[in-house]
Amino acid sequence: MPWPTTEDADLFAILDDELARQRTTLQLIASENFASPAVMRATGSVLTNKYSEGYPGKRYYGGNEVIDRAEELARERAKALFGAEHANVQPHSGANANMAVYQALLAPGDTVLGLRLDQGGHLTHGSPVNASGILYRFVSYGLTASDERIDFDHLRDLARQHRPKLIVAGATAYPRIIEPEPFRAIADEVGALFLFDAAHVAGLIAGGVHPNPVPFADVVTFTTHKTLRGPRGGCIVSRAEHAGAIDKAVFPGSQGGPLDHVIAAKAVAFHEAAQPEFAEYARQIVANAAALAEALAGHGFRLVSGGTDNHLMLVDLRSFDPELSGKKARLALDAAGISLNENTVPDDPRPPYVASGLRIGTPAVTTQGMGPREMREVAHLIHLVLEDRDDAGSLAQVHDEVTALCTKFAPYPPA
Ligand code: DSN
Repeated sequence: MPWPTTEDADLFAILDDELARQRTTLQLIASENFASPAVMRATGSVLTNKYSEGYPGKRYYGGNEVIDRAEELARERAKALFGAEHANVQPHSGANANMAVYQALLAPGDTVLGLRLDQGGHLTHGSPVNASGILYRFVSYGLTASDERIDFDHLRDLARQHRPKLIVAGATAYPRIIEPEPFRAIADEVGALFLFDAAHVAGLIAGGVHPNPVPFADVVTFTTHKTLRGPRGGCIVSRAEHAGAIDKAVFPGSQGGPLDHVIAAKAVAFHEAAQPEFAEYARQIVANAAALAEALAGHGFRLVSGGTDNHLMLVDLRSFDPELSGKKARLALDAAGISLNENTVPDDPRPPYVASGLRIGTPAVTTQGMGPREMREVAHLIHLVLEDRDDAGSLAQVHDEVTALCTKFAPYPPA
């Protein structure tokens, strides 16, 4: 029975529109990137047709001799990239990866330490509305009031008091390097396991501009689509002693059939991230973030922790204009073709949906080839939008400037 020959014009028109949006507007969401044509080719491949529950050499379906090679390649490349003893490349997302690790290492009700959501942590680090916070007893650590960095003294006190089974490091909105050693030392002192959630910084680790937590952590989870620039998905690397429990927790514990096309694309991304050019890319992400942060500070914006040493920064809008919420700012920037997200700042008086800050990241614009000069232009445009946010004419003018800038650095050719 042949496939329909009429093209799905409605849907493919939407894809063309999204390509046009990505080519003509600024992508400053810290967790986004532009995957390579090779990554997208693997994602759109015939591997989407296959069922392969289980693991290479141990499947519940026939016909997996080719799929096994793709998953094995992905596993070996993940291990080599991060220097890990074991890799599970099947998690559909970072959230799935984290939940599988909890399932592997904990029993419901066990105590876990994680970073406060409103100070940079992730939903799966114990939010009460997330399964992590419903199934496990999370206790949150936070940042120091003085320099807005992880408060290791408080973390140690909490660990001594609560004797957690697991300590989770990692963040979605923390502009500084997260050193793994102090977490390991505290975990060892109280007999806890240590999970490092490297979702945001996996590409920086692969590129050598963020410490690798693998030698220190029992388990490291990460996503493959943020700084790592691969397909949308998750991954777990761990010490060999946790391999069996983690594999069981992913399948059959929490997922069914793996997304083999995405696993193949993860293999492509791991290969790309192992190339010398990727280290240069990672260095440039950080240099661009530093340039953007410095330029924004020059325009009078307060940066949480005073700046950045990774791929993102958090702008606290309250000193710029106490009436301007993160939400309002994001909507004005969206209207001018600048895409980013509102974010809480430490001790934010506003709820997360409104927030008092903006999170800004440089992975995508760096892929496009922009450098510090363009970052200064971007800071200028952000400032202009937030000053003139009620002036539709000014926003339209900025939008034109954004389009001109992005067209010069288009990541993909026109549709
Ligand atoms: N959505 C991711 C981020 O933007 O950081 C977290 O899951």
